[in-house]
Amino acid sequence: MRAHYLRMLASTAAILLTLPIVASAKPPAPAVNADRLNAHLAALSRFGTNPEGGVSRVAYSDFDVAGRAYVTQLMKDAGLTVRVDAAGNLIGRLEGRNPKLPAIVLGSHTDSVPSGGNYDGDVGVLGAIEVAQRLHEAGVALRHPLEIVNFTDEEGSMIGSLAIVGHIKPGTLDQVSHSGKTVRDGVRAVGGDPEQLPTAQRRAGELAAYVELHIEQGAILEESKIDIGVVEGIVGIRRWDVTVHGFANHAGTTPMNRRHDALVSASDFVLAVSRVATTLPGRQVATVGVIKAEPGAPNVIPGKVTMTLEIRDLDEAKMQQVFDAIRSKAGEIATARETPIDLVEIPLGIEPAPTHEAVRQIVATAAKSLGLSSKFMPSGAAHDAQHMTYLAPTGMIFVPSIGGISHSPKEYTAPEAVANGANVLLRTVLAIDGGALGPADVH
Ligand code: HGY
Ligand code: MN
Ligand code: MN
Repeated sequence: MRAHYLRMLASTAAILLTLPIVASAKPPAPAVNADRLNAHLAALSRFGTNPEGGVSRVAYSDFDVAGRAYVTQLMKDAGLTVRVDAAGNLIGRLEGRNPKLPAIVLGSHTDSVPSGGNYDGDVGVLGAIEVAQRLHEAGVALRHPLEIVNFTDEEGSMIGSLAIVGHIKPGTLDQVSHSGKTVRDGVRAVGGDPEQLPTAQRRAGELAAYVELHIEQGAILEESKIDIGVVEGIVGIRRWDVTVHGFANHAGTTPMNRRHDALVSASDFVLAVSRVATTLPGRQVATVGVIKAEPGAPNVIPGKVTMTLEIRDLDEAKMQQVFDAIRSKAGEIATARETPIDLVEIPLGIEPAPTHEAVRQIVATAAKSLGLSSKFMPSGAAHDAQHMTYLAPTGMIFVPSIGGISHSPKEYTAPEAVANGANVLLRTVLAIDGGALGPADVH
């Protein structure tokens, strides 16, 4: 009896000791449902599966339209109200408790490059939907509205995010997309209205923040065994159409010393591009990604070659320096082989963009709170986030890409890594909603 009484006393004391701690501790933040998120990724990958196991779901294709319909349903299931803006952006919105507050916006894209993989863009859109779904299920009502944007044509014109920030370049609607449709017809195909593009533009005060979860697409995280990349800045991109003018002639009767072979000059140019980008100090990259020789017959010396040149860096001045050096080499090649080379810039409007210092810190803190390692790093890929930096404090969360492979059917990110990224996104949203960017009511 006495022993029983002592045991009761002891357990009551234990309860009293624990209670104040339990009562003062914050409820744990909800975690994403990793299985559901990865199942959604697998399901989305069935829209446009290519023979190599990746996806070919280029913007405006039938697969793109079908994939977006699937995403629309997921958004609705997560309690979001869905609309398509004039640029074709698919936008899900959940109202917040305070209607006066600007929206916390999450997003990415579900279009792919031709012969792409199952993770680029998809992880960000589906991760954001999973965040909304978990908040909904956990009964967490944010103070801010939450918006999820599936941007239009990220892998091509980037018209979705450019329209949202009002930076559409003349001629964008006439560009021919990977689908073969013009961007104008493509935007119509996904439910937008190219004649009303300005209505897609958002004002700075409408957004509290923009955060994008994405696969790294490089090998830095995997090689350094780090869970989360906190993106410091996103590269700018400049592109040129390059034309080499040679002279088409008989491949049997024209001796080697009488040729103006456009393809030989183009080959010199390709090597020069690689050498310039490699020789200058820094992380700049330069690529010739497309090359076409005309007339294109085994028995005709190529009379004309068209190519693309792309240069990327985090620094605008460095991109210009790389271009100036390439242009000078092009001049030397043109003179040496008597094959003029034209370089005509394609206006893209994809400028280098630093992310927001405070958002970086929030992402790093969120990773740490989950016991995940993180690292500040640049993004060598372009993202809609870089346009969103014009509108709102912007951040990006990277998760490792196995082998650093992307824009390939072999692109892969482990299911746990996908879940890690989504959990960091969830905690980032909660922190921003709680005022981590400053008092929420004065955003
Ligand atoms: O090309 C890019 O960097 C991006 O993946 N669209
Ligand atoms: Mn991509
Ligand atoms: Mn992407």
